[in-house]
Amino acid sequence: MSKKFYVTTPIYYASGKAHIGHVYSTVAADITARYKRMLGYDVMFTTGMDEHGQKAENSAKKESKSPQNYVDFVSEDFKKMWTKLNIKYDKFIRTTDKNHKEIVRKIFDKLYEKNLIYKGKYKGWYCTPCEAFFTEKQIKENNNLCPDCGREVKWTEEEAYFFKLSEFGDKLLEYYKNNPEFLQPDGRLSEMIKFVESGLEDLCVTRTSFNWGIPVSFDSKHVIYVWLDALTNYITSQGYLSANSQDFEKYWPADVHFVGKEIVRFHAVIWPAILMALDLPLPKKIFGHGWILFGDGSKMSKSKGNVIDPEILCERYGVDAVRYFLMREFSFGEDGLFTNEALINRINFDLANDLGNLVSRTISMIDKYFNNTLIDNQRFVNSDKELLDLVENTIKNYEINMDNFKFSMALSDVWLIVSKCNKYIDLNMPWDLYKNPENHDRLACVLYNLCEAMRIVSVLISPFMPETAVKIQEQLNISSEICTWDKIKNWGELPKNTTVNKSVILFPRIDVQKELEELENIISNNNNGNNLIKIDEFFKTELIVGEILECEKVKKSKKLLKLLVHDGTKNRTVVSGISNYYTPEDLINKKIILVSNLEPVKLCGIESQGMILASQDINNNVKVIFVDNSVPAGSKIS
Ligand code: ME8
Repeated sequence: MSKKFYVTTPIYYASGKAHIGHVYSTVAADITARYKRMLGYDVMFTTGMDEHGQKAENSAKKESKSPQNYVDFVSEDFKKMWTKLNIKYDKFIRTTDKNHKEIVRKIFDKLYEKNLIYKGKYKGWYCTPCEAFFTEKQIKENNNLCPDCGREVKWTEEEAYFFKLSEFGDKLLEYYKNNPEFLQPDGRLSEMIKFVESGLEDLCVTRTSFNWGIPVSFDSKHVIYVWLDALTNYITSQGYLSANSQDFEKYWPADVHFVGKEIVRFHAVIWPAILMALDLPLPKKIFGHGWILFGDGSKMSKSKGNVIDPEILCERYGVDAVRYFLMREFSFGEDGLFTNEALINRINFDLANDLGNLVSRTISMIDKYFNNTLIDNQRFVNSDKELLDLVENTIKNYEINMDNFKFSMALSDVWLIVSKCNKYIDLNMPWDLYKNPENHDRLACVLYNLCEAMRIVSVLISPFMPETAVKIQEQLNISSEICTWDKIKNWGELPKNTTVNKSVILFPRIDVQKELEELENIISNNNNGNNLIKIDEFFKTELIVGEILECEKVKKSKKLLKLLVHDGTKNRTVVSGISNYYTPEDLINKKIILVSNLEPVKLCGIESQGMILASQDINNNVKVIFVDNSVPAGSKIS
């Protein structure tokens, strides 16, 4: 039976688009999953969306969508991004999944029955516009005002349920002591020990101030607060407490949870305590990775407008280049600075010059000197042994680094092979060997060794750059059977008679200056005009002049007027929210601008067949845009 490996990413808040920070965790998890699959493990890799809570509710409001509609939309967007980035997850969990909601309620009930959840009072400084609680310390640091919006806050007490986190301090400390590898990278565990030693407070696990969440089964005015809902995804996705629990039995405990450093505390303190409370084994490892920072040293954020959409990066340079850059440039446990220049330089130096060049020159030489087909005689000389030893050692180090999530080191080791091969070419000078037919056997041997090294490199890079690995194997024209983890341990698996395919450019070189300027333009266009539309999008809207024939107030509404508008060919009913600004008499016989191809909607039971245009100033005064009476109804506006 094969060994199992369960790896997770955090589940991402459903508010906004996936950015490069989200891509970072997910690519790392995908690479780990692919690596473990390559080693023969039965892998479970999960990712997903954290869809409840105030953040999602507020974002939905801003876009005039229902929370469910909104999170459906955001989740689809994330999924598209993962497809684009070649992320091969096994399960995509959403906290609005029926199954997840049911199990979270069961978990809540179970903890309540065990007396580990109790009803109490949540106290704090509340900001009404932000709908958020703040601690005494947070308020004090901000002149007794809301730290988010700067407005006044009120002392508020709210009934809430609490999880008895305070009871788990000693058990957690004991666990950390016996499992020093539990939290990685080194250093994070000592922070956590300090935090737990300073004393744990019980954790508020419900709210009544918003509705978008899972209601407590026996007290439905409370919704379960985000962390209990979110953390449990790692077991609900596997069918814990459900009829279908085979995956849970097979894969739990998780082998590693990848999380950003700011949520380590939730994963290394609260999550183990919840699992202890449920009498479940703890995950084997939590890995807290660093942040990708932007130029000014801030955590990358969409709102700062400093982020190039990862999708655009993939379109410009290819998915593999982006995956490679993220894993090679930054040391996974530490923060790293993202710059467009660093990205382009990595592509130019590591991918176009070193790897791409090695592949294309080797294949071209086989084409030129042997008409595409190698017949090898295997006469090794010293420089070959050096190459072989390096390859052997690199495979060993690669495994150690990958098992410890030292992705950047694993890649830099693989690149030792790549640069050794490039030097090997310079040292052996195939062009000189070719001049003398007596050296043709040696020439074939040199080229064979290069192909062998590339076969091995292609396998080692395959978790990081799956498409590039296949492209190299296609150029070498080798079967996938010899491109496996076991087969790279044997030098010489490549058949002695090898016919290669035509060489193709793996990574085109980028003109740094020109590209940097283009990226800057993209960023400033994004900042200045996130809402820009193309001219053909504008032309989809049909605007015509209409004449208001009749107008009356809608009885059930304070805001709405019902208009009968002549559009040049027929009369149509339009409902408009301008009753606070106009009486029916102000409007009758006036000419207005009508959006004539709007899908009809029902407002207060009346079908509105279009919309009239009005302006709104900063004080919210509304003015209908009237058109000169001489313009006939039905005239097009363009
Ligand atoms: O925290 N660099 O969701 P989230 C690196 N829903 N990683 C970054 C980053 C950056 N610039 N920006 C964000 C949540 N991340 C919760 C998790 S898990 C049970 C619940 C990482 O969408 C961040 O560190 O705010 C975190 O690990 C992940 O993106 C999700 O962040």
